[in-house]
Amino acid sequence: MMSTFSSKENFVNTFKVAVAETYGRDFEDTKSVERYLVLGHLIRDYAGINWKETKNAIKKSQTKQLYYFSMEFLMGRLLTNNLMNLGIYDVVKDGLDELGMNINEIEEVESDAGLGNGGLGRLAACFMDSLASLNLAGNGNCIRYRYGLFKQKIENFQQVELPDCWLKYGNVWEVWKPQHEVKVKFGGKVDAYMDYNGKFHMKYEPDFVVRAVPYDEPIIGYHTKTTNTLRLWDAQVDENSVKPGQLGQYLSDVSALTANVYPDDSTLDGKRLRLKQEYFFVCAGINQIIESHLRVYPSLDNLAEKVAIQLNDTHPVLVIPELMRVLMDDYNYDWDPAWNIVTHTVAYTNHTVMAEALEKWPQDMMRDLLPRVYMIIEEIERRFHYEVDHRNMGYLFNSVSILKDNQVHMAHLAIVGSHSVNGVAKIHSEILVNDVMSSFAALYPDRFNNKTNGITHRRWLLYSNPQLTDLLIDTIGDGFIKHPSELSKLMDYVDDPILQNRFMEVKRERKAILAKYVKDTLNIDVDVDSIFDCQAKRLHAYKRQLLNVFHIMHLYLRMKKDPNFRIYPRTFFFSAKAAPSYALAKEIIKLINMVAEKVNNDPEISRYIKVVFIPNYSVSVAEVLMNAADVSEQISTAGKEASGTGNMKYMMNGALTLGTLDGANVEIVEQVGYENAQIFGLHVEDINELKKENSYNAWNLYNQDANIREVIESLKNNTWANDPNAFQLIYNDLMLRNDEFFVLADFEAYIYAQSLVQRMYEDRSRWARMMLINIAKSGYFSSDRTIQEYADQIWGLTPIPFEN
Ligand code: GPQ
Repeated sequence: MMSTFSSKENFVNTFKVAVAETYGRDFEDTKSVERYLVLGHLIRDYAGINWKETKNAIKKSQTKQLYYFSMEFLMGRLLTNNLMNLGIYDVVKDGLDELGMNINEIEEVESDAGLGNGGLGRLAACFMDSLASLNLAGNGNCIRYRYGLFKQKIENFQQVELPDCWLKYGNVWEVWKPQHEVKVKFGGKVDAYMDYNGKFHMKYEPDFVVRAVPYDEPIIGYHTKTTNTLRLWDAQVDENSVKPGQLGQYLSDVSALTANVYPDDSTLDGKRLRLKQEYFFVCAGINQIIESHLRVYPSLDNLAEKVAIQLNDTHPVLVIPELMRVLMDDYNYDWDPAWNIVTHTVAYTNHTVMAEALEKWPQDMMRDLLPRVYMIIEEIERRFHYEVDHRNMGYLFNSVSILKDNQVHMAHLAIVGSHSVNGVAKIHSEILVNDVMSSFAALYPDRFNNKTNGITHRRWLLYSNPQLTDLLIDTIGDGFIKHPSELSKLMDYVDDPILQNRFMEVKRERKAILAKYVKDTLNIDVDVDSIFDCQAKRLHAYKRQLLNVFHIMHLYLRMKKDPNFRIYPRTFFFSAKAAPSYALAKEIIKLINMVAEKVNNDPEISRYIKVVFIPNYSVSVAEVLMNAADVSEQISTAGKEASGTGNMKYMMNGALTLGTLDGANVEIVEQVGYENAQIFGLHVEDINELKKENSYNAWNLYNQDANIREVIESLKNNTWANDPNAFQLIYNDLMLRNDEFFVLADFEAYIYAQSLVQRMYEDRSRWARMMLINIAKSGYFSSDRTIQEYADQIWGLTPIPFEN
């Protein structure tokens, strides 16, 4: 087919003309931004051909489709990803070269689509890439937030939040679809009345109505026709729904609905707006599913055969009562058949065991905001209790009720209304079954399963680390690109000294790229030959960035005291955003930055230790950070990190996992063996034991262990700040609130593990071998494997059959 991208010449000509036509100016007189925008549109339009074919093929073959409901999609930049998946990267790169432009300069124009908080949102993005690349019909459903999470700046050592204006230049990938708008209704009251035949009907008079208008983005699979859709809903004014005299209020309510990603994945604040957001995209998404189903099939009876809905954590759980509402109120289904459809369609993924992150809504708030939905939840609860009672398991009521203590327990609603409940790593799924959700597991043992997370090796290896990719292709061929499990072929070469050396060179190149980024953005010099030790993830007490920085403080204090104690040079990288209202997390950021200031400016010490806090952690930062790491810090309190996915990205790029037996770390060690990772610290069982016996006492450790005492004292004696209260929250959390996350309990084990890491690093050949083994065993963590498991075991999806 002749197209814009069929040859370099074609591309150059079409591109120049398109730029000139769009801006009414000679190509030479246009700016990078303008060229980026035109290029983006050309690519999107080109993808439109396959997009159309995908939709047609699905319709024609009546292939089952997945809808992934997620409040978050952390897509990052898409230009390189799309060019590479379409197989036209080289044409465009060479064409731009000919026009005297570097493709990198154009790539830099794109903002990260940061529509999420952290791992959960990035997982959704990886899943979209794998679905399309495996030719599975998978749609994403989310909100078109006008602002991403927030842009983080460090001022005076502390986090400052600025708006993340990711739409500054618009969004070249999206297509506005005003014809698919949906009205979403809130508040007001519901009346039930009986018709002549004795059937109940609902009359609903809402007091707030908005129009949900979709923007669709093509999700382009790797070297395949399949082009799926990520649908982002925008909220717009409904002209006929303004009450007299309330225009101003109405406009600002509509605007608030899609203004911002909820910047908190750990606690529940500012609840009402968040609940509105949840219902908004659920209601819009469900409506769209129903409409497109009825365009192909005569009724909704076969919905569960043709549609699977996955709930990404509890945020979209209102799908369950909303789908019930539509089936009953709009399509006249009775309860039982409607319930049958819903429960066979919907499946739920749990992403945390942290009690404060398990969503609960005040019943009043829910009843007020969503009166009809709330009625349905009450009925779900009533029938659920009846069932439990009937099975003589009423003793479980207290732990399984959806409505209790004046709250709606969303995880409980999710489990009751789904046919599948999964955790995201083996150990996490076990904790759900044996502990957090054990009563439900007793009721519905077959409902629970595990789907260990994964990451797309396309973005996290092929595109962000072309140097390593080339080396791998050179060594084992390119089969691993389509079949990541073939990375294991590398095992045949891990002892080859030539490969080891070449690999170490590649790693050094990536370290130099990160070092340059740090120099350019922060003006810090780092030694490329030092050990690059990285911890990048949301800042949360359970993730224990504190343990990491305590180790650095300890090294510093010890080196100052003892001139004979010196370490192998190491650069500690941190990158992390804290929820704006999470004071302890923000204080930990301050501590890291103040320790960095002290250490980096001490001429005696800075030859051995550098500390770098990279601001504004994002997908784009991760793309330069992860593949430059020697050591991957995965040091959460055992039992708390559901999976982690950063751990997989580091591993795939060769880093050694320094971690606790938590989340997917457990499976990483299972793959590489204990000798090719550095595991330390308390196990889940140890921690449960300490809790059960109430025997943990931070003061005992403080009194017994001089290293711990010194570090804790340094928080208050002006070693790092000229203010004894600067780190009061940290001090109080550890010493007055007894160190909830066992930082001090794991301190000595961590220090020792770090010394072992250094010893391993000093043996260059052993280190290279270890890194190669990590890469070789990382194929399991491709999200292609994860998605195939979901498709086979939960969704029942088969590939889209294209006719040619
Ligand atoms: N996770 Cl519940 C989030 O990023 N946000 C959330 O709101 C919840 C979980 C993470 C979780 O902490 C990680 O351990 C997982 O790897 C990740 O979800 C994806 O499953």
